[in-house]
Amino acid sequence: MFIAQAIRDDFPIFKRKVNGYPLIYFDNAATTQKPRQVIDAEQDFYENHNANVHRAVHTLSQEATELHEGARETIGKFIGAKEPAEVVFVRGTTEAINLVAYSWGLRNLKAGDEVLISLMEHHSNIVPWEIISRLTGFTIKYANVNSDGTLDYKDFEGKFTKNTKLACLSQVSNVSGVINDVKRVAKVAHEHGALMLVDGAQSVPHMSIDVRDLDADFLAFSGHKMLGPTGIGVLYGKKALLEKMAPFEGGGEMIKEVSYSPQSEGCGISWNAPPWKFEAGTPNIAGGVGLAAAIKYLQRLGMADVFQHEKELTEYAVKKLQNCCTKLALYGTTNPALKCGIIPFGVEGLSSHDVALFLDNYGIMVRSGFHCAQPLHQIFKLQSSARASFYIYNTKEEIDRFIEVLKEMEQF
Ligand code: 7TS
Repeated sequence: MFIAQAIRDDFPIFKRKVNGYPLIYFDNAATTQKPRQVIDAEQDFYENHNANVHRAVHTLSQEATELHEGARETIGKFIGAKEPAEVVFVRGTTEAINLVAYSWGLRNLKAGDEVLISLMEHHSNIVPWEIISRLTGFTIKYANVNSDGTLDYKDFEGKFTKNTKLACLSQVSNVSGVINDVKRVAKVAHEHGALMLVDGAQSVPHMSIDVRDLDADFLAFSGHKMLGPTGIGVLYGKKALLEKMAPFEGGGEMIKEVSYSPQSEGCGISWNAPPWKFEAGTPNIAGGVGLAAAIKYLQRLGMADVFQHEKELTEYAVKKLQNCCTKLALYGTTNPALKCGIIPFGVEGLSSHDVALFLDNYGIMVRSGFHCAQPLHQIFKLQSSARASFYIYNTKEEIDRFIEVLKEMEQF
């Protein structure tokens, strides 16, 4: 098991103070900090190998292409993809889901079809489907979430019909940290002939994932939530599906051939093979290199230990929070067996932003608001919540300090 305190030296940002206090960063569900190894990998790319990929025969372009495609291979192995071609580089989870909505949904869904979505989804797994449904007329059915934030499996599974074409579910909620059994739901989806899209934004960074074991048709995740750079993320798709899908954006590199015909005064176009069919224009090459470095860092720690470390922190924090202040409320289930390292909470009489600002005065970063998941807040009967979310470098000592400051807040 790695020692959180020991790996903190890899993260330059922990040298700084915020408002005169050592930085305590509990906003990892929004984005994580970056280790020196990731920063160095990006810098090394720009200093030593920078060129565009797939375009030129010169040495630098060959090196850049090798690094870019090597990153794809590292990512594919990390999630258990059959081959690197199933890994499409995108900007992040949001773009990955939009890609599926526009490339697959817009062409394949029509009036009478149904898409099933849980009410705990981040807006990025709701809004693209609402946009496409307004264009093509398919129906969206929303599956209930229990008042403790756990998925109502009976409702979800009961809502499948012969018309269901797609089920959308996050593997971990970004608000409650609840872990969903996406493998179970994927099985039911497939029994009904529907596809399964898994939002892995909050799961891939924190646990061992095998897309073939889950039998996910699509998996979306973001590099910046797993030590990697911003602006790089992944859409995993089963190859047979990607092959049948239409392109997302048009431009360079996503075509095999564009030929102008003077007779018809138009261009005939044939598409490149996946994944390049979905990667129009110059990709975020340095971002991919940085994400591969992040994955290697996580693999060195071991994903089972990453999960265990966060579990221990969550159990520790929940126990302390339950007994620290009379005015503090924890939202959603606190059962550590059901969740990851995300704890939503509130303080009676204070808005979530007031809570976050008070903590910020002491160098403690938590998020406040509705975390792009308003339907789930409606279920919790809340306008907003404060949220502490942990990662590999967080320690029990930081949680102790967090509790101390919360106690001061209550006094105040
Ligand atoms: N899906 C989930 C479950 C998420 O938590 C997020 C981001 C996204 C999708 C979108 O990811 P992006 O990288 O494309 O922005 N969640 C959060 C959050 O909880 N606080 O800030 C961003």
